[in-house]
Amino acid sequence: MDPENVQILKLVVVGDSQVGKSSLLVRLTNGNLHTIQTTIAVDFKTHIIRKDGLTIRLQLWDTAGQDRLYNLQSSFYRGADGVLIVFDVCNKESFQHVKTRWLPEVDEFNRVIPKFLIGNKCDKMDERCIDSQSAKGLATGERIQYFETSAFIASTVQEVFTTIAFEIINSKKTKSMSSVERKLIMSLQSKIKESKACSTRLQILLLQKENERVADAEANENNLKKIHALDIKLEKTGYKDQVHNLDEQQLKQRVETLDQELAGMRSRISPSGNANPTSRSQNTSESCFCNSDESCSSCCVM
Ligand SMILES: Nc1nc2c(ncn2[C@@H]2O[C@H](COP(=O)(O)OP(=O)(O)O)[C@@H](O)[C@H]2O)c(=O)[nH]1
Ligand SMILES: [Mg+2]
Repeated sequence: MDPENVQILKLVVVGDSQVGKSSLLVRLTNGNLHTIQTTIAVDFKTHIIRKDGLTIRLQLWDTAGQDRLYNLQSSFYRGADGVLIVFDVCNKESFQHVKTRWLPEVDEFNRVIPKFLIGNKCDKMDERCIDSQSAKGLATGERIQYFETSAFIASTVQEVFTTIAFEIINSKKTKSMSSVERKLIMSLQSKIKESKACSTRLQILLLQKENERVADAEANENNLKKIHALDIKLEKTGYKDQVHNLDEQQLKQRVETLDQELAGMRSRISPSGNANPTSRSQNTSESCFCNSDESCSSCCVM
């Protein structure tokens, strides 16, 4: 493993005792769930994720949830890249404590740290008392993301930790940009959306035209299905209203103008995601500017 290409993330896992914190980490690191003992103070594990050409080494700090360890636990927030607050979906109190104890504690020690809410023990459907909606409601109110896991189902655990690791890395990337770079990326995002809206609307117009021209029931039906699918895509761009009244010619012109503007903006952004005002080389690649995967949240908006 080339140490130059390894990103290290320290993740702290907190939550009431018995919600399954240790079980999640043991499951993630492929350990034996039967060997778990009550966590005293702090336990430490590492886990490597390899995805999209990135190697991420997770340093996982498993803290005990007992009150008496409050002071000791708090020191572990320092230097953390993310905090996972775990509750048990079958234990109302552990959910209430997210708001009354864990979120205030995390904020007290590190206000800017990315937080993630995890509802664990989702396999226990009959005993469940906190539904997804309530948990999502809390997470949305706190502007954090919510995930559900079962330490007994390995795939859920792997998936959630991988998603969280990439979320943290992408948010670090965005934060490390200057305000000029951020504005450039935001402007780029909206132009990409508008351009997609124009070309989607154009496709709809062309299909409608074809339907007017060709009197074939089956072909017409197929086109209507395509139009419906395209309309959903158009809605998602957020630019449906703006492009709705443009005719074929206007749409073509708008796409052309936007493409030129985008090419200019792309040439100002280096592959690492940094704005590069001195470079004027043409970068017409359709790949992500911030060098992330295709669906990154920084600049690949659709
Ligand atoms: N059914 C079920 N039980 C779980 C799950 N995760 C943990 N447990 C059980 O919950 C208990 C407490 O787990 P532990 O990992 O020690 O919790 P911690 O105190 O938060 O570290 C143990 O008996 C685990 O077997 C889960 O996802 N589903
Ligand atoms: Mg434990």
